[in-house]
Amino acid sequence: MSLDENSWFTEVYPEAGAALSLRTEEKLHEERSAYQKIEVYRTAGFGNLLVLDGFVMLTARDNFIYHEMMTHPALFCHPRPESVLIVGGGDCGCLQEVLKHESVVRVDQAELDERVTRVSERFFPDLCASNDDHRANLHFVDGIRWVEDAAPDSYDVIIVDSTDPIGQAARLFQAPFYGACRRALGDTGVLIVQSESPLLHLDLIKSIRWEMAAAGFQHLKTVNFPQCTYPSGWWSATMAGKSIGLESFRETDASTRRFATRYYNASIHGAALAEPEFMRAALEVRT
Ligand code: AG3
Repeated sequence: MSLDENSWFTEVYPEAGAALSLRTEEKLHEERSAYQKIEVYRTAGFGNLLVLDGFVMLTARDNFIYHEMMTHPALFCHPRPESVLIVGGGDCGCLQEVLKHESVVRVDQAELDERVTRVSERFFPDLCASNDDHRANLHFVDGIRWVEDAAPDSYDVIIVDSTDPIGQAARLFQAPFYGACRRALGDTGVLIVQSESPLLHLDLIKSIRWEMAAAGFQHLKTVNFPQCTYPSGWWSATMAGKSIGLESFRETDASTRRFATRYYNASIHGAALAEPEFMRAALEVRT
């Protein structure tokens, strides 16, 4: 079967000599915002698909894995997360997961492109169902500037739900930004950033860790999870702890949580921190 007819959306992964195709039934939306091209398709097998500048951001079918793993591991590492910042995350999938934690009293989200949120409200209403929660504060601003301007010790957890490290987003993967995050976090603060594919982007994960260490973070851990619509189908998030180790977490709280998840649980949390041999060898540096 040919994949190049109009009904297939394809993202090519040049660095891997590979590609992912999803059969589409209809293009639901297309616009050029001030920052990027935003497209939404209805697919045959994965529900609605959000694409930014040609890159798959999420599908209705599998985004729960990414959003749960970008949030709950960091929130259950922190002793009592009350104040959370999300940088990026315009589709509001992370926001919804964070708001499930009863200890959370305030979530700020600093997303550059308001159009991503408005388009998500329309085509991914499930992800945006908690946007009216009184604890949620949506700011359409530059996330780096937001963190730089934040008062010291103002957040317990910072989540960086960014695109790939190209263009504007590249600075989100560098030490000056991580240093600003460190300053904005409390003593037991945890930073978690989406860190691409262990199989395809191991050098990037190494560099993220190096930049985090250079910014003064003592404790680093990479969280592994499947994400079949991202390059290689295997994805990661990297956590950095200011003073607390990240091997242990509030396991009992995770097991007895009163909210529903579809992927995350306490066993998954522990398992996601295990390092395959090639990662262990590559990431064995200073912490
Ligand atoms: N943020 C990470 C997207 C990276 C995908 N890369 C790609 N398709 N080449 C996703 C945002 C979801 N809230």
